[in-house]
Amino acid sequence: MSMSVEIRKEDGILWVKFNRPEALNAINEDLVKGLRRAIESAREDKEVRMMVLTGEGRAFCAGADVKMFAKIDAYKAREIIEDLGKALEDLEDLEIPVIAAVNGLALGGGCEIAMACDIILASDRAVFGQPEINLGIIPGAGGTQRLARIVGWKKAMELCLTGDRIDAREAEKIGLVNRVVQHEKLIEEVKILAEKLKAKSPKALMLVKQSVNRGFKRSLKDGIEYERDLFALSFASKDAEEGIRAFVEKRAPKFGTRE
Ligand code: CO8
Repeated sequence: MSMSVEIRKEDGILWVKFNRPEALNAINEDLVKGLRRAIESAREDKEVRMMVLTGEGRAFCAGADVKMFAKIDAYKAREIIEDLGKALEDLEDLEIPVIAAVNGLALGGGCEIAMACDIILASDRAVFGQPEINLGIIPGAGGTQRLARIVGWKKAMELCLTGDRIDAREAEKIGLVNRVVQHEKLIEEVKILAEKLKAKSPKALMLVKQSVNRGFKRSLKDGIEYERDLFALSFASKDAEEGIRAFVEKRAPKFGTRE
C-alpha cells in the first residue's frame, strides 16, 4: 500500500491523486510506488477507460522530495529516478488515455509526470517549471527531453537553464498544456472529456496513442509507415465495422469494450 497516492475507480475512470499535501505532493519512493500500482491497475482492470492524475491541496506535485534528496547519494538518486522514469514510460504506453488534471504547482518531477500524460488540462492556478538548476542538478525524468519535444528546443532550453516558473496561460501559449480551465471547473471538465472518450472505440484510442507516440520517438518516415500498418489493423477491427456501418445507417456507433 502506498500512503502517498490515493487510487479510486468511478464510472470507468481511475482517479489517481497525489496525496502528500503537507509536502506539496513531493515525490518520494512511496509516491513512485503508488504511481506504479495505479498504472498496474489501469492495465489489468479492463473496466477502466481513462486514467486521471491530479493532486490534493494546492499542488499537483512540487517535484522530488528535496528533504529526501538531502539524505541520499547519487547511486540511490539514480535508482529512484530510474524507477520513476520507467513508470512514466509505462504511463505513455498504457492503452487507455491518461489525463493530467494539473490543479496547482507542477514543478520539476511534477512537470515531468504531467508531460508523460496524453492530455494536460490545467487549472488557472497551475504553475509549471523545471527548477532543478536552482538545486545545482538537472532534470532527470524527461525535463530536458519530453519538454523540448513538446514546446520546442529553445523554449525548453530557457526553462531548464533559468528554472523560471510559468503560469497556466503562458504554459498554454507555448503548447505545454492542452487547455486552461477555471480552477473550480477542472474536475467537471475532466469528466466531460472522459464521457467523450468513453464513447470512442477503445481499440482505436489505443492505436492512436501508439501511432502518435511512435512518431515522436522515431523518424517521420518510420512513423508514417507504422501509422499505415496500425490504420490497416484498426480497419480490420469489429469497431471499424460498427463505426462505418453506423455512419452509413445515420446512427451513433456502439463500440466494444476493452479486451
Ligand atoms: N520537497 C520536499 N518538501 C517540499 C517540496 C519539495 N519539492 N516543495 C515544498 N515542500 C514543503 C516545504 O518544505 C513546506 O513544508 P515545511 O513547512 O514542513 O518545510 C511545504 O511543502 C510548503 O512549502 P513552502 O512553505 O515552501 O510553500 P511556498 O508556497 O512558500 O513555496 C514552492 C512553494 C515555490 C513550490 C517551494 O516550496 C519550492 O520551491 N519547493 C521546491 C520545488 C523544487 O525545487 N522542486 C524540484 C525538485 S528537483 C526535481 O523535481 C527533480 C526530479 C527528479 C525526479 C524525482 C525522483 C524522486
